[in-house]
Order: sequence, then structure tokens, then C-alpha cells
Amino acid sequence: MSSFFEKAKNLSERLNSWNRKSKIMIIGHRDGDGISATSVLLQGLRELGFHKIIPYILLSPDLDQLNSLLIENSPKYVLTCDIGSAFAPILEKHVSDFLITDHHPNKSGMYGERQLNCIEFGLDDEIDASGSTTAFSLIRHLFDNSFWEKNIGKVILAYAISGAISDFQFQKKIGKINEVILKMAKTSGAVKVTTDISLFGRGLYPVYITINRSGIPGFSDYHFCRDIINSTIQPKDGDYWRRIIDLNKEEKQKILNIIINRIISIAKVDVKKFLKKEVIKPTYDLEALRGWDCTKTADGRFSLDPREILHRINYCCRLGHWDLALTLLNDQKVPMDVQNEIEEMHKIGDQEVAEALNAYNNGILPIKTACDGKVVLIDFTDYIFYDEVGVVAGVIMKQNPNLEIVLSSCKMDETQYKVSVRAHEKIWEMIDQDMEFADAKKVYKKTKNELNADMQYGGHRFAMSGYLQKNIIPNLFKNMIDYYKTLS
Ligand SMILES: [Mn+2]
Repeated sequence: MSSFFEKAKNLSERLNSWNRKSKIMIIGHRDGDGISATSVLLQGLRELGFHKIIPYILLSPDLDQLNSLLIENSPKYVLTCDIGSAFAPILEKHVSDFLITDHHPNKSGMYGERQLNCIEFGLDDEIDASGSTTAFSLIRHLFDNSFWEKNIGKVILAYAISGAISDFQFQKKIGKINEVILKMAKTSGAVKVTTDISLFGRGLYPVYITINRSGIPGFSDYHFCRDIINSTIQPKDGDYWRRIIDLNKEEKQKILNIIINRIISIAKVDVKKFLKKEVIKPTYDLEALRGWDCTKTADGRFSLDPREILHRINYCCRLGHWDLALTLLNDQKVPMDVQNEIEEMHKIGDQEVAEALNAYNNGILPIKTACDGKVVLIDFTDYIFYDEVGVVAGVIMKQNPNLEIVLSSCKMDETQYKVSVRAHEKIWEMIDQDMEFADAKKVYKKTKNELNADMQYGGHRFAMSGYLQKNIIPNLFKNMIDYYKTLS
């Protein structure tokens, strides 16, 4: 780990020697981690006095797109974040100098002298470092300790942490690089960590809706949820629905008691273990962003939960507006029309997902099932924007405890489909024990090799996705079934 930070420091000196007046591009990955990492670098470069900073967000590490991007913008320098582990040969051709920060492995296994990547140091890309904490490590040494106590320093620290959370990095344990940076963020007060009811929606939705959408067994019925929760706690405060973050300790305990009693009555599970794993966990609040427009909720209140802040960002990106996502995160005050535009995209995204789920529940989507209905392939073509395949698969997975692996597909254009795979955590635990076939990526790889097909895929163990031809999807599904059988 010390060699990682040593390389970070050396590379930061190289960055510091760059001409502040020259054009510099930040190329980031288009997901919550990548947008956070881009924000870390953008804020950092502004503080260092760079004048012409051009951020650009790429959906995948596509070398042709990179090539035309560099020709179009002709920057003098490039910094990458959460993407770019194989960009060096192209960057060398186009720019005076560049630095790559990434946490994804590349095919060659060579990272070169201008790349900061945890993989080179034998660290784990899903536990030890995210794109955002890697980008942060690069600029950290360019500021003295007092900078990280100042507002702007804290905002940068907050985004370093939000990216790691968006990539599910703290779920198993808090690994090496992440641990060092989380400690800095906690010490400076940029991020507050408390053990609490950590369900998504804690700062966004009325309590009963958060519980209803949580995926906790026994709460999927909307009316049941509404009635039992709202008769137990005061549901509203004036015009405002109260959220989990608005409850006091006693009220939170009452909610937990409802959950405990319900689980005991319907499922054979270890309640204590369940609560600890699914409900009461560390919650992270980005205190540094207090007063920033990106924390505002639709009703004018605010949430400091990074998952809830980035939720909206993800919708912007999926609908092709990563520029607005960056505006929202990087400007403390955002013009009302931009805020409205972003909220509109949020609604469109939510609506599409809701309609797609309805279609699924009504049984009108093409579906293939295997292994007693535990492994399914659902086609969402015509119902969603293709980029939502992962989201809908995730929701369906949560709603149906019997499903163990969900593949969801959606047509992108005349030839290509996007296919996402989501699996229950217990599947991933089995996968962890299985050395020969380490994770779902290998199923994609096997399919690709068998058919000698042109396929791109990526992601992490909780969510994988790939781009492939329609006629290959049945093979991917078959290989996923074969794989599932080897686990059970
Ligand atoms: Mn990442």
C-alpha cells in the first residue's frame, strides 16, 4: 500500500509541473464512481489554478472514441479517472503529457509509469480502491493538511467517498486505500458515519415508502406497509411526509420492531443477522455538501446520503446528460432551469422503470426460465432506455427472493443488445469460493471465446453488463445456467 501512495506522490509532482494555462482534459467513466472521480479532479484542478479544464465522460473504454475525442479537442494534457487502464498507447500519440488513474485491470497486466492503479500493487479493485479514491490519491499530496480542513477540501473528500460507495466498495469491508481516505474524510468532518437504519430512501421518501421499496420480506404490499407504518409513527410533520432521517430514536425502534415481528411471522431467518446485514448498517452523510443544491430533494428539503445524491446523477447520465450531472455536483448553486431539467429526467427514468416492472409483473415481457425458475432471462426491449437494464434487473431481484440470477436484455440498435446480470449475494458468496470460475465475468468470457464473438463487458460482482449481438444471448443464458448448476 505504501508503494501505491509513493507512486501517487511522484505522479502528483508530474501533474504539478504542468502549465496552468494549457488545455487539460479530464476523461472519466460514466457511472457514479466515475462522475464522483471526475468531480474530485475537476475541483482539484480548479484549486491548482488550471484555466482550461475540459471534462468528458465515456461510457466504456472505447479506444476509437478516445481517439476521435482527442483529435476533436486537442488538449495538451489528459487525466483519466475510473477508466483508461489501457489508454496509454493512444494518449502517447496525441498529448504532451498524461496521467491515468483507474482501478480496473487491463489485459496486458502492464500499467506503465504514468498510471496509478491499485491492481499493479496487488490490491483488490472492488474492496481496496475505487476510481474516486484513486483519483483523490493523485491530488492529495498537492495540498497541505490545512487544505483538507477547508470547505473546498472537504467537498473533494466527500466526492472521493461518494464514488467508493456508489461502487459498493464498503459492503464487504473497508479496504486499504479506501480506509486511509475515509479516515481523512471522517477526521475533517467531510463525511459523518453513523450506524443507523441505512435503507435507500432514508433521506428521500416517506418512511412507509422506503420500507415498501426496501425488499425486506413481508413488506412488498403497498397498502399493508402504509397502514402499519403510519399507524405506528406520526407520518407527517405539517405538509411534509417524515422520512427515516426525521425520526427520533424511539420511533426508529418502533419501525425496527415492526420489521422484526413481520420477519419472524413469515420467514425462517436469523432476525439479528438479517437486521445487521440488510437494515442497520453504517450510514454515510456528506456533511461537506450541506447547503449545496445537489443535496436538495424534490420537496425542497435535503439528503446528504451519497446514494441518494448520485441516484439523480445516474438518471442524467443514462439519458445522455453527463454535462448536467457534473454541473449539479460541481457548482454549489445551480440555476433553477437546470435543476428542473434534471428533475424531469429523474421522473422520466423512474416512470420508465415503473412501467417496465408493471409489464413484468403482468407477465407480458418475453421471459425464459431455468432451474425451477431460479435463473431467468427477461427482455425489456421497447419498455426502457437500454441503459436501464441493470436497474430493472436489480428491482426484480429484490422483489422476488426466489430468483437467484436475473439476466435482463434490451435492444440498443439494429444489431446490438445490452444484457445485464444480477445475482443474489448468496450466489456471489458461492462464487467467491469457486476459484476456477471466479465470477460472472467468466461466463461472459466463456461465451465470447466459444463463439469468437465481438463482445464488450464489465462491471463488478453485484452488477455485470455486456454489449452483444442478439443471436449470442441464448448462449450466454445457457452458460449462466451451466455455471449456476456447478454452484449448487
Ligand atoms: Mn469504479
